[in-house]
Amino acid sequence: MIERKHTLSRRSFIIRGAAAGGAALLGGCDQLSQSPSFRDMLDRAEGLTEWAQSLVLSQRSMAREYAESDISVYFKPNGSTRVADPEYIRASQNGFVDWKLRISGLVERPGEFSLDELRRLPSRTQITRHDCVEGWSAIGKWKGAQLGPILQSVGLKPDARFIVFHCADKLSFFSNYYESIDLIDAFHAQTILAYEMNGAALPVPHGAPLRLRVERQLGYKHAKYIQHIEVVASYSDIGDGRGSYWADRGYEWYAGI
Ligand SMILES: Nc1nc2c(c(=O)[nH]1)N[C@H]1C(S)=C(S)[C@@H](COP(=O)(O)O)O[C@H]1N2
Ligand SMILES: [Mo]
Repeated sequence: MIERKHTLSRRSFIIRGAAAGGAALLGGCDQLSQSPSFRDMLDRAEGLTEWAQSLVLSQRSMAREYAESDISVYFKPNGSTRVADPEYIRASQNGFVDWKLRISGLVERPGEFSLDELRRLPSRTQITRHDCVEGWSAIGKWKGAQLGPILQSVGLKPDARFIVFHCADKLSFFSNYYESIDLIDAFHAQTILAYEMNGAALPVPHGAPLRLRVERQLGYKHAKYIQHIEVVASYSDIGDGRGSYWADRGYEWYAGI
C-alpha cells in the first residue's frame, strides 16, 4: 500500500526513487509520461502527492532492446561528424587521455570527470534502435555511464529541473550544438553517457569521446561530443531559449518516439 499522507517535491521523490532502484518500478504503459503536455504540467507542479508521483514513475517504461544479431552493419553518422575546435582535435589525437567532462550549474559539487573516471562508474550496455527525424533508423550497441548516479554523486540543488549538454561541435557557423532533457529522462535507467559503440571506443563521427543516449527520444536529442553538462532551473537562457539546437530551429523539445 502506498503511503499517501506525505507530499514531496517531485525532484526529491525522483531521486529517492532512483536511489532505491527505480528500474524495479519500470514497466507498463508509457503513454502518459511521454505526453509533452503532461510533462509540462509535471514541471510546474510542486508537491504532487507521493501517490501521483509513483504513478508517473511506474510509467517510465524501457525502450525496446535488441539482440547482437540485430546490430546494423552500417550505422549512418549524421549531423556533425567531426569537430573543428583545436582543443578537441588535440585531445582526440591523444586518445582523449587528458580530456575532461565538466559538470556545473545547480549542483552541490561541480567538477570534472576524466574518461577513466567515467568508465569506473555504474555502466549499462544496451542494444537499441536510433530513429532520426529525417526518416532513417539503425540499431547499435552502446555502453556508458548511467547519468542518474552521476547526478546523484554531484548532488542536485533543489531548483534543478533540466540537464543541458554543451557540445564541442559547431553545426552552424554561429552556434555549438546543445541539447537538454528533464529529470524524468535523466534518471531513466537507459539514459547513459556512452563511451563505447558496438564494443569499441566511440568513434569520432559518432560523437567521441562521449555522447548521450536517451533511448525514448529521436536522434537529435542524443547529443554527441559532450564537453560540459550544466544543470539548470530553466533553459530559457540557453541558445534561443527552447532548450535544444534543433528545438531553436523548429523541432520539438520533447521528441518522444
Ligand atoms: N553534437 C551533436 N550531436 C548530435 C548531432 C550533431 O550534429 N551534433 N546530430 C544529431 C542527430 S540529428 C542525429 S540523428 C544523431 C546522429 O548520431 P550518429 O552520428 O551516431 O548517427 O546525433 C545527434 N546528435
Ligand atoms: Mo537526426
